[in-house]
Amino acid sequence: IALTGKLRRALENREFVLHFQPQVDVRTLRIVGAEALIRWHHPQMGLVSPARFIPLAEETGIIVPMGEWVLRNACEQARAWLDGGAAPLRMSVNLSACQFRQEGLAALVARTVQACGLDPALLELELTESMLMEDPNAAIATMHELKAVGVRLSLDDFGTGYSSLNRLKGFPIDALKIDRSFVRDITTDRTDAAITAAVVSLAHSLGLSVIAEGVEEADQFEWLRRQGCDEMQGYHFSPPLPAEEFASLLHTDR
Ligand code: G
Ligand code: G
Ligand code: MN
Ligand code: NA
Repeated sequence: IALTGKLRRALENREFVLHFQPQVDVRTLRIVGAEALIRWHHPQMGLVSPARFIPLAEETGIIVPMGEWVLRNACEQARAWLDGGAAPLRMSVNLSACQFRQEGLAALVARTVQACGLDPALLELELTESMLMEDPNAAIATMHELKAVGVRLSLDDFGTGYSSLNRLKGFPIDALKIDRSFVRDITTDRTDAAITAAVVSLAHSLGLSVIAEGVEEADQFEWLRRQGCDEMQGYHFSPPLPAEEFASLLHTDR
């Protein structure tokens, strides 16, 4: 309850920052994308985990202005890296269920990329299965509006939800993100290995790109590379970083 008040004031007090985690192309090992992840530095409480405040922000509706802030700042950062001479980089932003249901989401996204002078093709919105399955037909309509703006759509935490494969083919998405709970035991658990291999081939047969999350070890990377996974993200490459540190990684990556 007390936390809600603090969270409400956090935006105007500029207590949020974005960190960015690199997404690496498996073939070239180049950084091709960044996932924006919000962090809250409270002056007394210190760093508050998003696992704690995102659910609270969703319950209270604070997620809506917070989400607008994330979208705007992520696009401004992508623009700033381009202006600094970096090669075009995709920026991925997580949407919450609440934001996804908001009237006028596509218009907001269109205004934001335009205000930042960012090619919409460089913005990716990460959706989750649960937010699409609540009302699949409404979700498909919203996704088509977003695709009309020109952004990419990905399905985050894939495999943890319950979207049917039949539904999946009707979603106008561009990529699947394999949840890190499958990746963790990929080299030791035959079931996780089988599921992951199946997801990679399913994605490719639907014409989608596949990214594995939570890649922490070289042998997970090797295994996923052999399976034909397109991109990877995880501590093996880099944790989420403050913008300046991400930028120096971009420069050493050239
Ligand atoms: O970065 P970290 O692992 O601490 O994030 C924890 C959770 O918070 C993840 O599920 C992540 O998707 C979510 N999260 C991080 N940043 C954002 C954000 O900007 N918007 C939304 N909706 N969720 C976020
Ligand atoms: O739910 P979502 O996939 O958006 O969550 C992303 C979260 O995963 C981020 O909060 C990030 O801190 C965390 N993360 C990123 N890479 C790794 C990793 O290699 N291992 C683990 N355990 N978590 C990771
Ligand atoms: Mn994500
Ligand atoms: Na995930």
